[in-house]
Amino acid sequence: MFSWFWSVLGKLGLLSKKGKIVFLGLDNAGKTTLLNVLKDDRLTMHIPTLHPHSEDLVIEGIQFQTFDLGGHETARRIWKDYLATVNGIIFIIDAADPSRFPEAYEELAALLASEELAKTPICVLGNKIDKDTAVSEHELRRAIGLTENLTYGKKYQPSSTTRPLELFMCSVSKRMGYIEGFRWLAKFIP
Ligand SMILES: Nc1nc2c(ncn2[C@@H]2O[C@H](COP(=O)(O)OP(=O)(O)OP(=O)(O)O)[C@@H](O)[C@H]2O)c(=O)[nH]1
Ligand SMILES: [Mg+2]
Repeated sequence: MFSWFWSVLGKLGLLSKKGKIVFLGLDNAGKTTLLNVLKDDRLTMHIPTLHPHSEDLVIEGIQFQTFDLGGHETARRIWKDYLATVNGIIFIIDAADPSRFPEAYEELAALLASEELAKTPICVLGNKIDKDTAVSEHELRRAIGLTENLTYGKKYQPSSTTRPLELFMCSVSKRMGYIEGFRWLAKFIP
């Protein structure tokens, strides 16, 4: 109902903000699950994403063109083709699989080091907090090098000159936490 409402507003040109965002993260992190939940509130079976998939969604009153890219190693090679023109990145990490934190850290560090993305807001989602093996926000921050002092702050600080970067813990399956991340990201979409 609400997305219909917003999409009508959007078609009438009453939504001022439009953004292009990409969903990145290792395979199995939950990117496609998130896209499907946002799109039609549906949890779907896990089929690894082989080809980039795009959806136009209205989230928090902003028209987003989203791109769900595969996270397995070969799929990661095309991430860079999408980065030049994006307004924001959602980087998803499986917070319940510490064995893969080093690999996630490496991929995130490569994005953070990319000059192209020096000003691009990055919202990191620590997903699957519903699982027993999920670590705390503090532990995840330490594992991926995003200690509190290095991120932007969950409250909007327009005067800050640093790149918008923040971590939000969430559970896509339980529909918890990610909206706060989108709300935060939306503030940086011009
Ligand atoms: N328990 C739990 N499982 C989740 C959650 N989010 C996603 N999953 C599961 O994690 C698995 C992988 O999810 P996908 O969305 O396919 O992962 P992906 O990031 O798109 O993976 P690739 O397409 O291979 O890059 C699926 O079995 C999902 O059901 C969550 O919040 N909690
Ligand atoms: Mg996928």
